[in-house]
Amino acid sequence: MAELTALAKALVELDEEQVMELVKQKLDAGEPAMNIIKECNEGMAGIGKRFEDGVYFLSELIFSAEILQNVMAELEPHLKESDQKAESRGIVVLGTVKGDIHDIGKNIVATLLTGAGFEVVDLGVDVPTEAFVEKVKETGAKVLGMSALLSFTYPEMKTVIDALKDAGIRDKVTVIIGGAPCNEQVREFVGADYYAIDAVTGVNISKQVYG
Ligand code: B1M
Repeated sequence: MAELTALAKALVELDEEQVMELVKQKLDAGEPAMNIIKECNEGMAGIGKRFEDGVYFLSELIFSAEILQNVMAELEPHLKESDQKAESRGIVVLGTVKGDIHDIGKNIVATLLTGAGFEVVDLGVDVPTEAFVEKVKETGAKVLGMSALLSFTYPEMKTVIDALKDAGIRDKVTVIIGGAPCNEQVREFVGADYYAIDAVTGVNISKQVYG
């Protein structure tokens, strides 16, 4: 694994002051906000590893989320600016699946989609199957994005996709899944159309769907 950048390292160490200072320095130096997010993702993965190893506990996870939310507040205006010219492209229904309350990644996806001109219907976290299906039906959205960060919530995504089939609308909507531990195998298991490794990929797939 490549060595962590100073920013990712500061995040792993939960050094909030240093994280915010580095983020400001990078923005001042003209670094694109998405690059900063990438570095932060590496830091969050490092925090996850420490949690798995029993070095960090839930309190550290919570604190890391708070730091990242502060970083996002700093980055958000820059993310929106980057694609302001885009006109309205279509509707994307988005949410974190039932049983899962992780929302930092989903919120980044929502910000980028909005910045790219999509109308985002964000259902929030812990979203029940019926809510996804109803919203897709009601809005006629051609894209549904589901976020899942816990392995035990993968079957929830499959349940939603089966429910779309039962409602007769599976072929009308492109389903994208995302969230740190997801991958192509998970996509295949749940029957989604795409796995988006990051928010930019999610936006690009949505652009592709809407032409
Ligand atoms: Co949680 N947690 N957590 N946690 N947490 C993980 C996910 C974990 C991998 C840590 C670990 O052990 N290594 C692990 C899951 C293991 C597994 O199942 N494989 C874990 C666990 C176990 C838990 C709890 C069960 C802990 C406990 O209670 N014992 C608990 C579960 C709560 C629940 O949901 N029911 C829990 C709780 C929490 C907090 C609440 C403390 C907090 C979340 C706060 C919040 O979101 N508001 C938290 C955090 C912060 C993490 C880690 C450290 C960081 C997650 C994060 O925000 N990443 C995480 C470790 C890790 O990620 N490796 C971990 C940054 C974010 C920008 O990335 O969400 O992947 P991500 O989003 C990316 C892409 O994936 C993609 O774009 C985003 C931007 O590029 N993407 C999409 C995401 N969704 C998309 C949708 C799309 C397209 C792209 O649709 C179009």
